Amino acid sequence: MNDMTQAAVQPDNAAAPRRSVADVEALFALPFNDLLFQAQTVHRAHFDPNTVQLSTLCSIKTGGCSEDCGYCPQAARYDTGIENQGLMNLEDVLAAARAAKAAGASRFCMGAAWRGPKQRDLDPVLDMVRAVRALGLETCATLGMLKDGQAEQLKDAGLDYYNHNLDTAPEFYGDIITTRAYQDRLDTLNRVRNADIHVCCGGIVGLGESLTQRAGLIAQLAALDPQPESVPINLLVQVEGTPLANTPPLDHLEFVRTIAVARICLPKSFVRLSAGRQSMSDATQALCFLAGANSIFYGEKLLTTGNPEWARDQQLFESLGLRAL
Ligand code: SAM
Ligand code: DTB
Ligand code: SF4
Repeated sequence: MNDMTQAAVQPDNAAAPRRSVADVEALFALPFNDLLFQAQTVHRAHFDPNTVQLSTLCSIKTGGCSEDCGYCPQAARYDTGIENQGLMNLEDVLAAARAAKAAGASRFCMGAAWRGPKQRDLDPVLDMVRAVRALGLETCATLGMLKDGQAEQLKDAGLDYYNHNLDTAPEFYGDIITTRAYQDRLDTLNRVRNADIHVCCGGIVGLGESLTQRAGLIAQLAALDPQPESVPINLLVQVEGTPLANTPPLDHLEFVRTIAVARICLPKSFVRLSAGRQSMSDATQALCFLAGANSIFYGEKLLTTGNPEWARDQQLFESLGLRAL
C-alpha cells in the first residue's frame, strides 16, 4: 500500500504499525457523540482528564523569514505588517520566562522565524535554553530545520522539547510550502529524536485541505515511531497579506473532531489545543478538552498573533474544574 492517500509515509527509521488514512477517515465519519465518547475513553485510560499542561510561547526572533509557508505572517515575502525583530537579548527572554512561570506555565517555548539556525544563531539560543531551564521551567524551542549536530548541542544545553510540525498531509503540502520538502521535516524530526529530545510535532487545519487530507495529517503523525510526546493541533489564524488569508474558515465542530481523532490515534501524546483559541467560544474549547486535548499555549500572544488573556484562561479552567499540570 504505497499510495499516499492510503498509507502514511514512514520516516526512514520507522517500524510502527500503520493506521491507514481510510481508517482515520472512518473515525472522522463517526457520529459526533460516538467519536467524543471513544476519544474521552482513550483519554481516561492514559491521563487524568482534568489536568492540562500549560506552555508559554516567546518569539525570540520575529519576521523576515525566507520561507514561503502560505499561512505564516512571518514570511518576508508577504506584506502582513509584522515588524521584524532580531534575536531578543537574554535578559528580556528571562523576564518573559519568569512572568510565564509566575502565571503558572510549566514550559517555555522559544520560537524563531528561521528556515533553520546558523551556528552563530544557535550559540545565543543555547544560552537562553540554559538560563530558562535554571529557572525551573521545561524548555522547548522551534527554530526551523536542524542540521547534523545541532540537536545534540540543544540537548547538551538542556532542551527538553523541540517543536517541528508536519503541518499537513504529504499530498497537500506542496500547495502550502514550496521552499522545503516533507522529507526535510521528517529528517529534522529524526535528528531531534536521535538526540534524545522530546518531539513536539503537529499540524494546522483549516488550510483548505480536504477531509481525506486532514485524516492524512493525523495518519502521518501517528506513524512517527515513537509517536511524538506533544502534538499541537493549530486552527489556521487567517492573517491579512498571507496567501491563505481568505480561506473559508473551518467549522469549529470539525476542529473538535480533529482533536478527538488525534487523541484516539496518538493515545499517549499530549494533544495541544494550539493556535486559533482566541476565535473559539468557551463551549468550543470545553468540547476540545472533552475530545482529549490536554495542553494549551497559555499567554496573551502566540508568536505574532493574539491568544486569550491569562485571566480568561484562569476563569475557563475554574469553570471547567481543570487544573494546570
Ligand atoms: N520557523 C520555524 C518553523 O517553521 O519550523 C518555527 C516557527 S513556525 C511559526 C511554527 C509553526 O507555527 C508552524 O509550523 C505552523 O504550524 C504554526 N503556524 C504558523 N503560522 C500559523 C497561523 N497563521 N495559524 C496557525 N498556525 C500557524
Ligand atoms: C505550534 O504548533 N503553534 C505555535 C508553536 N507551535 C510555535 C505557533 C502558532 C503561531 C500562530 C501564528 C503567530 O502567532 O504568528
Ligand atoms: Fe518561516 Fe516558520 Fe513562518 Fe515558515 S512557519 S515562514 S519557516 S517562520
